[in-house]
Amino acid sequence: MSADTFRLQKVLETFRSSLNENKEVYVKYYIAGWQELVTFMNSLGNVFSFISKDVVSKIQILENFLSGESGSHYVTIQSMVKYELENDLVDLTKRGSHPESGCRTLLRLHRALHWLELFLERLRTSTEDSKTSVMCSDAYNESLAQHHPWLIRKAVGVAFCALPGRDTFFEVLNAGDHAQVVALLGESLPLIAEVYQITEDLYAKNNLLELP
Ligand code: 1Q0
Repeated sequence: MSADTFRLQKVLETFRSSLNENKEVYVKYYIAGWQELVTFMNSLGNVFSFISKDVVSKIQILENFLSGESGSHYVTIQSMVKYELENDLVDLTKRGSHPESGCRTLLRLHRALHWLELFLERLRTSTEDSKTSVMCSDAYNESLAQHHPWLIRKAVGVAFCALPGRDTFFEVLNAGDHAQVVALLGESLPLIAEVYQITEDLYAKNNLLELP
């Protein structure tokens, strides 16, 4: 199997590696998890490219920080938040001199991670007649949609209609038969939920949940 083949297992592994024993989240593995998801999205077809392009550009912004001269401050989400806030590197109320801070960039991925969690939970508990497009859009309306303007919500709605059906979806997850995928989802979801919750609490504590 080639290295760029998507496997659900890889997503699980990267999100698992992203948490250390102090419950800090490594930016490197967090974005690696997203990179995996981009690979997956690309395999679904061109309709999703406007979504994956946005994710790729956000991954790139964070990678640049990580490999830049202040890289040591960007090792964990916790250290990034501390560093950017202490050094006034975040536009807190309106976009100004720091439109692409690590904090606001990661917040976009963080919100999307909530969508992923809700969607995968629906997929895990779905039945044969469940529709992926409905699961996706229900999860979207409960999470990300609140942060997107009308035009993007429309475009996302169109993309959802192009999603493959449940059987194909299970297949492209590339983790064995249905029962195995369901088991793996059951294993991955608590991890994704934990990474999400840790980030959410950190952002809430620092009043960063509405960054422009
Ligand atoms: C599989 C189908 C994918 C469905 C994706 C659902 C969410 C769609 C949201 C897309 C919006 C993209 C357009 C750009 C929006 C930006 O304006 C917005 C805000 O950024 P900014 O800089 O303008 O303030 N960006 C975002 O909100 C980030 C959106 C990221 C969306 C990430 C979707 C990730 C999907 C991954 C594929 C997962 C497939 C599930 C199976 C995986 C198994 C583990």
